[in-house]
Amino acid sequence: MLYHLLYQYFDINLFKYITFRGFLALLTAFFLSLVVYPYIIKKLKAIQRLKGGYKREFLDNHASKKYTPSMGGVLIGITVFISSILWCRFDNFFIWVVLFVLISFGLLGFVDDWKKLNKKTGISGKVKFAFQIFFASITAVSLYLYPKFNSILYFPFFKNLYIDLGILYIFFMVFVIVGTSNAVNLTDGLDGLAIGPALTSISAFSIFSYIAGNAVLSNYLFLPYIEGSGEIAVFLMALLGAGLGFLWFNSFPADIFMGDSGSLSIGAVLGTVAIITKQELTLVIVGGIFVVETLSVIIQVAYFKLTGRRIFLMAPIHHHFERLGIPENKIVVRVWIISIILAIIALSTLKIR
Ligand code: 57M
Repeated sequence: MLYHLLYQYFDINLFKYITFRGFLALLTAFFLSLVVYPYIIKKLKAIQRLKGGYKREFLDNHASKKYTPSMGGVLIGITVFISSILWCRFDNFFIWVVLFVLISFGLLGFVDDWKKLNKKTGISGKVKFAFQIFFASITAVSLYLYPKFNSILYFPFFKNLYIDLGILYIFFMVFVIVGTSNAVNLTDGLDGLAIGPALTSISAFSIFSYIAGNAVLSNYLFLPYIEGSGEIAVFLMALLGAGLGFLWFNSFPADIFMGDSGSLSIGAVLGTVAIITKQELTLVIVGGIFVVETLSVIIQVAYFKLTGRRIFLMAPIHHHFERLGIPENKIVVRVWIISIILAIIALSTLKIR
């Protein structure tokens, strides 16, 4: 909104720049979070005490979390939305796409969180999955039909390796969005565990989207040029600010969890920006933590079905480490370290082509 007012109407040049608006988007979302979370946490804690807390604590060291409120993701969604409305350009198609993903997956998660709080069980897995597919399909078809977007899948590390998936690209996009949404959700089981790698991924994709949207830079780095994708960097900076604000309160010992309203939407947004920037395969590296967490569940379930025994003490893998006696915050900080290294490796693919 302010781009149109301050740059287009009042001609203040500074507001033309993605970097400047991105910086303001980050600060807006971050400070808004710092101000509003204490109030929200107090309110949610009061509601939870009335309802008797969550029926969910399964590990001894999680017993103290019975009354930790969830649904922190609702505020992530609201602060990102406000900050994006203030600092992003409205005439950019991709901004509407990511806002749709943020809101639709956020609402789905919110309904699930709300049901868990009131009825102790959330939406059934099948219904949740059906809605994820539905929202992801709307996103995928819109992108597929957008004239300035193509159905090519590019491979990292190789400058001339790509495949045009044609109509199959729609299915691929749905898979990426739903898969990432669920992967972040599975990871969200320790204080700061999901938001840390999410923040490093968001940072990496801010850089990718900035480069992909710049004809000179993308040409120099052999990255596909996606007209208009640079604006996504402003949105991602808002998400970075909101995520940092959330981490302020979700850091160990957490005052609030993000809930499905946060994990489903952040995951889906990550999948979508990977698609928009044509970095779907790089997402496997950037979001390596989410991949490993998901694989640990798949392996655990498959192995159990085949042999009746378990590979991990408990899946997802963070529970395995907890059961080994490693303190929660040590596991989390180590995961952050790995995710920072993964983001650096992914960014290095820019040069190694
Ligand atoms: C979400 N949710 C946390 C919080 C958070 C197929 C199976 C692997 C599914 C998986 C599952 O249900 N995953 C989805 C996991 C829960 O956190 C809430 O959920 C939101 C995210 N959706 O925002 O609102 C608990 O996690 C802890 N937590 C923190 N700090 C945070 O910042 O400490 C969360 C955020 C919270 C809190 O304790 O209550 C969760 O784990 O429930 N299921 C599992 O993960 C289960 N694993 C399992 O059954 N493994 C089996 C098989 C099926 C693979 C095995 O290994 O044999 C574990 N979770 C539960 N019970 N509830 C273990 C058993």
